[in-house]
Amino acid sequence: MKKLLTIAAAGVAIAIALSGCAAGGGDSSGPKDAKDIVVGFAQVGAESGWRTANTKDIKSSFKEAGIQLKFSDAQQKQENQIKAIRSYIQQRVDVIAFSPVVESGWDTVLKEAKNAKIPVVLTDRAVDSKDTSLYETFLGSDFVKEGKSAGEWAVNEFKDATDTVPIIQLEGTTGSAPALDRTSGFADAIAANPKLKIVASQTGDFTRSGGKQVMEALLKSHPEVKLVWAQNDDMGLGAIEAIEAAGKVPGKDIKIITADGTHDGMQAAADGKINFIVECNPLMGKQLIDIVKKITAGDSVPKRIVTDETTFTSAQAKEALPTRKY
Ligand code: GYE
Repeated sequence: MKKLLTIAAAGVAIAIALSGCAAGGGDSSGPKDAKDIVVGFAQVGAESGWRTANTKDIKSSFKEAGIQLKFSDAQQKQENQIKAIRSYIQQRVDVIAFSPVVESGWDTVLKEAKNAKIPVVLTDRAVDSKDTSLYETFLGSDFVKEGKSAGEWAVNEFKDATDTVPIIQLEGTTGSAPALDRTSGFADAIAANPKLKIVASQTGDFTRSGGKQVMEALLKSHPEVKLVWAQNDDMGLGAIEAIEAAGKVPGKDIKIITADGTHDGMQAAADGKINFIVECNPLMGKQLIDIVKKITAGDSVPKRIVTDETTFTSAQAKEALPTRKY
């Protein structure tokens, strides 16, 4: 009898130890209820239609899941994001999630989070830290692939060109993962045809006003341009305004490729002003909730989670527009 009791007691002890382990953060009362989980999210800003859709989706997904969300907008400034992350560390949130405005310069603050035992999730944009133990996972698109798809469309569109095809590239935020990767993917793809030549490449900071201003100036120095590769819809929409103001027809005199596939971009594509869109999906709220639940339950998550994406010609954009979710 005594022996049986000892075995039973040992069993209980193991069960308690196991549940304590599964709770994460040293809590021994089992996995936390959703309502007790607190996540700090440091957003890039509100620079584009994509970003607005991303923020809206994250906020509504947390509301639906009943998980507490502390949200901050860094207005495209790394120092503001670092401040927000430090304040989440101080508040001892359960998970920190953020979309790094640029790739480099995160090691110090990520080490602070690690020392405080607060797991970090990267959403949308990557960091270039060598030490990948500084974050749990990176959830987001394959930006190199997006740049490649854009370049492959250009190669095919101008396959019969006998003269040089001058291209203007409107880059996203300098030093950001999507700007760096979309630039390199596009360059790789257009190398297939030496007739395709980038004659100017400048940042428009992923904003409509940035795209417009840069395009106005570049149209003066490169009036011969045949193709614009705008690394997001907003800059493409700004470029359209500049092209029309210069008396040219966007989509015809000057072909346009963009990335994202937001409602306004898809509308411009359906209207024939944008010729090709490489989709980039901002709706990552549900996947982020899944990741947060797993991490706080002590489960592991894959180091990289790539979002599903497609591309749209004008005709495909027209067809997809009525059911577009962002
Ligand atoms: O393409 C752009 C936004 O990081 C993927 O940021 C995101 C990019 C998106 O401002 O519109």
